[in-house]
Amino acid sequence: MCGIFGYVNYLVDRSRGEILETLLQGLQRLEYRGYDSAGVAVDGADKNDVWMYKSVGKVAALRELVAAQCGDPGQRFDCHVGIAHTRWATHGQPSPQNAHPHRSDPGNEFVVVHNGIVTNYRELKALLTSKGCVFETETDTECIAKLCKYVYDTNTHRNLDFSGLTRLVLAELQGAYGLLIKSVHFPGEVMATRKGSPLLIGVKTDKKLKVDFVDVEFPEGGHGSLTEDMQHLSVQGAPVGATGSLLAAPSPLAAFRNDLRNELRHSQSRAFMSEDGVPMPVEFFIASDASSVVEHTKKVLFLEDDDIAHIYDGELHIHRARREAGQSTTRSIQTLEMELNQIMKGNYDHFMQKEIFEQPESVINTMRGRVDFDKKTVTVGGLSAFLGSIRRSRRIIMVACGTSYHSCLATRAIFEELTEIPIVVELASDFLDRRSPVFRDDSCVFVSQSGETADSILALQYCLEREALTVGVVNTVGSSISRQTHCGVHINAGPEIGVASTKAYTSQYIALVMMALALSDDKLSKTARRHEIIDGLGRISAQISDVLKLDESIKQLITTELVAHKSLLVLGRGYQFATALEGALKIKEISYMHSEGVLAGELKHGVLALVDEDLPIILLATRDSLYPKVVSAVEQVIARKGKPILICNDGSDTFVQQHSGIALRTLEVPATVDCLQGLLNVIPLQLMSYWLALQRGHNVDFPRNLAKSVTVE
Ligand code: G6Q
Ligand code: GLU
Repeated sequence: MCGIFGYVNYLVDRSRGEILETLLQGLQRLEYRGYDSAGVAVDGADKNDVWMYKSVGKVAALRELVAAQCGDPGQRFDCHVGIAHTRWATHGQPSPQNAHPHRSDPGNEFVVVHNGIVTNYRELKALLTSKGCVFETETDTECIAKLCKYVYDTNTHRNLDFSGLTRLVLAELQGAYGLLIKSVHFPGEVMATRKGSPLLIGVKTDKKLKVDFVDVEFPEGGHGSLTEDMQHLSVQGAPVGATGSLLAAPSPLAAFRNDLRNELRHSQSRAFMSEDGVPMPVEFFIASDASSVVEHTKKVLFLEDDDIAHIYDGELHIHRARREAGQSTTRSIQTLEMELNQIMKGNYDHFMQKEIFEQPESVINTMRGRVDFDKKTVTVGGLSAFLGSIRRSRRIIMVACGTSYHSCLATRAIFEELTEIPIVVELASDFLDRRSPVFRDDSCVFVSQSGETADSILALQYCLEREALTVGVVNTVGSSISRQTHCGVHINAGPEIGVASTKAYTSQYIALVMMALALSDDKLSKTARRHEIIDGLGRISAQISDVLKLDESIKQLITTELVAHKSLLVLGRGYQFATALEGALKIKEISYMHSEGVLAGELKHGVLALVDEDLPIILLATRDSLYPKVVSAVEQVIARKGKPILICNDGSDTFVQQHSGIALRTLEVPATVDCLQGLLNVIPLQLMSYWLALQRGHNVDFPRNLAKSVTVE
């Protein structure tokens, strides 16, 4: 998911060209994370000037831009801070303007690069605009840069140092961030902080560090604010100058404490204290992950959420807003053992495996800032203005391909139940072949991970020509479907590299459930059901983590039961029919084993002829209103000597016990709300497809004949 890279050289002589090359190479090492644009910021002709270079597309395009426009590459610096970014857009299309770094003002007083989402950016933007700030981009990130300058300008009497200013800024941000801040007011210094998005700092120095850790520094008294009298800038707009706001006159105590802090600032960092008191040459590499650091140094320090790292004068300081019981008061400087290619996939062997295991985190990112689990409300900003129109639709037509189509099938029933609007689910190519009738009182929902699938785009244009309302449910911001639909939801799953879609499926599924919840929040009769689903969504991340613990047993099951077979069936009904289709697609597309998803109720209409003691059958048998009918399907299979593998709920052993004579294999998953159960049941099928492909010797991430985005009909 996008990337951050910062480079600080202190008493190490480097030319601007060398610095830019280090920054660009750092971004290139992060390319595998997926992105749509990139940018860098370095010192200009002097310390009071910052030069920024930003472009859409690959780092190679940025490199060309820098080569063409960079001022004097030969100018030398013995102390310099450069910051760089690859963007995966969440707010504002990919464009040079929206690419990072973002600036506070035309003078580039503060420039920032940011990974993540500022969920209260609208409120901050409104407040800062009311204070005279002029915004230049569509992004949420820009409000961070503007806020830095606002805090700086309204606190000049406080003599804030960079970390003090940063803490005041962070107190106003909500959401997730990995963040670097550079400022002409603090030349040679950089702030690095994180909340929910990774950041690490590599240290390179010829001399041995005094100690292999950095002390964490807390404000005096250990409380949250810099001083007692300073409170958060209220985004509801505390009256300017009100006592307690950022604009209030400081108490003498506050001013004294800040002066003391500045004196202390050179004494805490034991790690970088040189023997003879003479500062030592050092380079720092700040990055989203170690892939861009390991070629420079293996000495790295991993920041923790809410750490505020301040690098200046060859020292690394780590601050926290408050001391909390049980929290470590040091951050160790570790030695990386991993090599580059390992790091890009984390601890995983393939991107698909990494993306399967990212799902506890990606489902949270999909719901972040949209589901309020306490108030039990769902607010999907990109749909708000159109909810009324969609509610008045004669029908809702969902159009998609492949896995995205399955996410539509998985949520059709809950859409119908909550909205009481007829729902039609279409495969884009067939929908177009039939030239299916579409009318202006239809709402058409286009679900697509890439947002560039040709069949879906053509179907979208077909619906636009017939003046239907169109909605996009897309992972890639700025993609064709994202731009051409009237409104929509970005699923915020982060880039999906593996061709076989996994985390995008579960995020699409959740995004569609959120859409159904938002559409039905005007129906009192649905309140209890909505609350049940919202509570279920609140538990889903932890439950997915539980299901992922089946990985090892599934790996064994594949070896002993499935890998040698030529074909298998996946049976499910109701909410689980979509799961059966999705599981079968995963298996066929990466293991090349024929697999078929079958509606369990269809068994006796022909499929049963295939059943014998040799045909592997996976049966989705989790408890819901249709469980008795699913049990009947299991009985039909067993009666023909079939030996189904059941994906069932914890404690479903009553059924197994009734058939203790049969070698039934079970994969037990937690129970959740019926319309969400498919989010858990699909995980074992994803893992099965992964291990089947691996054990059959195929390329898991890039299966034959397939592309990640099918941009041709
Ligand atoms: C599934 C594949 C493929 C994909 C479709 C639709 O694992 O990735 O079936 O889902 O090609 O792609 P989009 O979601 O990008 O439209
Ligand atoms: N939300 C920011 C943007 O859309 C940062 C996205 C990212 O993580 O790259 O620009």
